[in-house]
Amino acid sequence: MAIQKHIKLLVQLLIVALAFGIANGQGLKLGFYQKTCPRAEGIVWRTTANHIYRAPSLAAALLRMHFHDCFVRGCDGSVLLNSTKNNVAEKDGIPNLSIRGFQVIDAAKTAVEAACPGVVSCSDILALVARDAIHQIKGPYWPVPLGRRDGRVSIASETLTQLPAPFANITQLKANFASKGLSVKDLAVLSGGHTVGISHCSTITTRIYNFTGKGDTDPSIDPNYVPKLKSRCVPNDKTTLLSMDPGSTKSFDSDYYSVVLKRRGLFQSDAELLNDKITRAYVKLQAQSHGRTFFQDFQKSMVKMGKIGVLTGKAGEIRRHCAVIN
Ligand code: HEM
Ligand SMILES: *[C@@H]1O[C@H](CO)[C@@H](O)[C@H](O)[C@H]1NC(C)=O
Ligand SMILES: *[C@@H]1O[C@H](CO)[C@@H](O)[C@H](O)[C@H]1NC(C)=O
Ligand SMILES: *[C@@H]1O[C@H](CO)[C@@H](O)[C@H](O)[C@H]1NC(C)=O
Ligand SMILES: CC(=O)N[C@H]1CO[C@H](CO)[C@@H](O)[C@@H]1O
Repeated sequence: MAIQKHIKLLVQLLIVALAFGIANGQGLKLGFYQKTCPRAEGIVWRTTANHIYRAPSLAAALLRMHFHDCFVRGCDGSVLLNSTKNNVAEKDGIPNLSIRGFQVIDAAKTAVEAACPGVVSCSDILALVARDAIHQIKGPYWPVPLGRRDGRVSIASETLTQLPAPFANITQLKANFASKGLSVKDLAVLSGGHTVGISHCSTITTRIYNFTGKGDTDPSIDPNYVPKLKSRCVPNDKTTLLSMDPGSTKSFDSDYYSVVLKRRGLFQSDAELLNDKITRAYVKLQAQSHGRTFFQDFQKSMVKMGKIGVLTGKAGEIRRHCAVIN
């Protein structure tokens, strides 16, 4: 009797879990193009490799592009659309500053279209390129379920409301991630993306020169580190670039967490990870264990991120050119 009850409960739980998966719009699957474009994933891998071989720093930019795509209107390729006469697109929103690497997406799309026209979406190509590029610089490799379709809307102002700001506090960061279905752990894990890449000085000049409008510096930065930051970035510096993870900016490792723990994270959003029990514990664990579980965790969180608000089935379209709607 007790066992039957247990089985009944289990079956009910299973049905709920399945229904949730479908209701959540996650009609993505591995090998989605196996029948319709079997070479697609290989073509994307090789096109990405050609670019990353010549310019490894693009891997960071492509990872960030995928993140920006997913956080604004879901992973629907909206970040790839150009502005038009009547519309200012996400690309031209303020947080786009250092988004680069569109040429890699365009090259992959052109190559895939030559093999199977009108079949593979730009949003899927972006998800694959981001994964391939990170793996090609010896970062983790995660499965990318496919079947995303492309959106037809891209609005610059939404980048400001949907993407977390570099000056966000931990409460705002947690709320932003929660609104995308991501957990506090996902926040700690995905922030580790800042182990690669660059930032503009302009993103941190207020933090180091005029934090509260009184010519002060954010007290949460290691005071011994402030002179170094100031020597790199003069006030109102708009052009100089900074490494996000000095010393190993091109390698995808867990150093980011040691940097944050030493109170040398570049943005307030990095530093704020020390102000929550769960994120702080995660930072400490990765810093002290040399990132024992970081790759594994990153793989899981990236799969989750890649499912945010996707269009599947008959929704959206398969764009012919990634920068314009059909
Ligand atoms: C948690 C909230 C986050 C904030 C506030 C944030 C903010 C930023 C900012 C302001 C920049 C530099 C822009 C510039 O000055 O040029 C940046 C760069 C970058 N971000 Fe984030 N980010 C966040 C999360 C993420 C996530 C989840 C990922 C990916 C998993 C990511 C990956 C990157 C990468 C790779 C770069 C370097 C880009 C390049 O080299 O071109 N970030 N981020
Ligand atoms: C975070 O920022 C928001 C908005 O500026 C503010 O209302 C809130 O008090 C801040 N929370 C913490 C914990 O600093
Ligand atoms: C610092 O911020 C205050 C308040 O926003 C502003 O009035 C002042 O001009 C700023 N100082 C500098 C050096 O930018
Ligand atoms: C999109 O805009 C970029 C930069 O302005 C331009 O080089 C490119 O040709 C445009 N793409 C299309 C398909 O119009
Ligand atoms: C890469 C890119 O599209 N950059 C644009 C960001 O937005 C500014 C205007 O806000 C444009 O001038 C850039 O071309």
